[in-house]
Amino acid sequence: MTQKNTAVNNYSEDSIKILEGLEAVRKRPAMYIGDVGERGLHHLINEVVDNSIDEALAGFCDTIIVKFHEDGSCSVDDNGRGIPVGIHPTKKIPTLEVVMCTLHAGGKFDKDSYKVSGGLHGVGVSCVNALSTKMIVIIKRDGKIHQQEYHEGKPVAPIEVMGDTNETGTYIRFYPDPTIFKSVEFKLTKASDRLRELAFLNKNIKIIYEDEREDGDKGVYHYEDGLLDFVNYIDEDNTQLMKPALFTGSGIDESGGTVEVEVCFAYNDSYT
Ligand code: 0RA
Repeated sequence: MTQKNTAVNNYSEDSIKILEGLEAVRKRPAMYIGDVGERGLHHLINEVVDNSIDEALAGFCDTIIVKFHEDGSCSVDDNGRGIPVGIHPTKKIPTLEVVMCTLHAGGKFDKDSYKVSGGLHGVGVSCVNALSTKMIVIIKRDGKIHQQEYHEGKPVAPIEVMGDTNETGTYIRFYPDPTIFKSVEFKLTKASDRLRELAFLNKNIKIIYEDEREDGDKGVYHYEDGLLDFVNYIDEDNTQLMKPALFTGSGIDESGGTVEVEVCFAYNDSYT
């Protein structure tokens, strides 16, 4: 009998255990982020950036700065309202801790802002936290700078007030866990390609990226014409036979929700 079959035969009630909280994510990372290779690693960035994009879609944020630091961490900084730091009405712990340290199923899907954020909306920033050796969050809100640090998804201390500010925003810096991922080296082109797409899909949002590692690169993605800019970008190496045509419209779906549609056609001299 093979090893595998033995394991199956020994399967008992003891091994069927309901995992709670972020331990589940560390035990079965691929279930949450797809895989633990390069793709999964870069998925972490998307998870964090998507939250800032949501804040921008809600109309409270227009700039997102993504940095790759020399120490191997990645940070995402936005000028939105900042994650609330007060006590959560039902959970009785700070909302920030609820957002960072508990797995949330759904919740995002009932938001209007879901409509064009451009992605596989995800499993949330708490999964990124769980899969990081360290995470640092700085919230500027209510006139104060608040900070908290987590290790493997758990707070190491209560939220600390670091000083005063009249700005608002959320800064999240994470250190992907090398015991989880095959490699923890972020590839700038892989990350920035995705950031460019997000900027095309979300006109009016300025996405800045900065690589502080060796041969650092930096840039800004900001496309005021959205989809039209995107079509021109992918059509860059072709000769266009007409200017791209952009169609926009909206309608109501069967449950009364608004559906917005944008279509852009380009005609060029290529064969395909
Ligand atoms: C929940 C409520 C509010 C803001 C956010 C979440 C928020 C989350 C993230 C994650 C990254 N950037 C973010 N910015 C905001 C605000 C509720 C209020 O102020 O009324």
